[in-house]
Amino acid sequence: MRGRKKSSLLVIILFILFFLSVFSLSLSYSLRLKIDLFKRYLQRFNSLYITRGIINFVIAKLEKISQQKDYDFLEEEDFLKFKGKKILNFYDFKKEPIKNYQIYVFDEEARLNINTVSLETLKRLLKHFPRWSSQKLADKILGYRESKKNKLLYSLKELLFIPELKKDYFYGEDLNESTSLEEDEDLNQNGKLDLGIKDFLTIYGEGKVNINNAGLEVLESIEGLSLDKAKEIVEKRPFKSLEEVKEKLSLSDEEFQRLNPKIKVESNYFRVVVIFEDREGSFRVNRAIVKRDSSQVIYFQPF
Ligand SMILES: [Ca+2]
Ligand SMILES: [Ca+2]
Repeated sequence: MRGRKKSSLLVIILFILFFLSVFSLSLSYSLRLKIDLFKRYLQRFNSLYITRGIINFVIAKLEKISQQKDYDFLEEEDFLKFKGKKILNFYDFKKEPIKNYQIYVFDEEARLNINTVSLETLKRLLKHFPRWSSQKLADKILGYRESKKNKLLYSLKELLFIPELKKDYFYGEDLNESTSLEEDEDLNQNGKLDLGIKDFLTIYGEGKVNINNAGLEVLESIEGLSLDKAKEIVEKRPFKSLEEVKEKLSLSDEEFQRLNPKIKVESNYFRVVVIFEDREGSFRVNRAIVKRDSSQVIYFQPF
């Protein structure tokens, strides 16, 4: 009897020990998980502050440019020199230098405004994306805009509500919206980032295109500009004023009057993209839209 009691006591003790060890293991596991989460949270927090600092830096730079000249022509020496370089020494919470911050600044008004764009212009732009009929898709997009109460889109991503407008058509190869080519993004293996329609459209600004910064696709979509004239713009820019556009392109009064309401040479909205590599080696992208005349960040999307 006593022997059986002893052995059952032993079983109970063993069971308690087993239970305790499982408990402590799971406790340490969950603790590790929490520390990991905390580290990630800190890293995220850190990068947000760095990004905000960078955005303020860009705003100051933009203000300085507008004091110096009346037109905007984004040049490499203005912004892109920061590409791939650290402009400040960033350290993470473990005092390890943060790798490779890349800063890009784009002119948001070098794009076509989806809220004001005409059917003809949109059709001309969509010809560059020949996977679907540009006429049909332009009709669908403007139909969607028309169906909205105040006929304004608040986000370009609303276009994804249109069933015919597929994700790859919208984003192109740039699914992480970094506007640069990362590993695994070059789906057609042509060595460059193939853009989607998101890269040619905007919801910001009053609908005039800054021809100093616009790409050829946007320029030749503008009614009143032929492909030859669009190419001439790219060759002869920057233009310091609209009068200079008329002069340099040898436009007649009539041609100029037609073009005048659609173009400009300075901008007020800029896109700032901050890309960095996190501790796990994946790319993180923070995006912001800044409005220069009020020194405001009007849109901010952290990764
Ligand atoms: Ca990308
Ligand atoms: Ca490609």
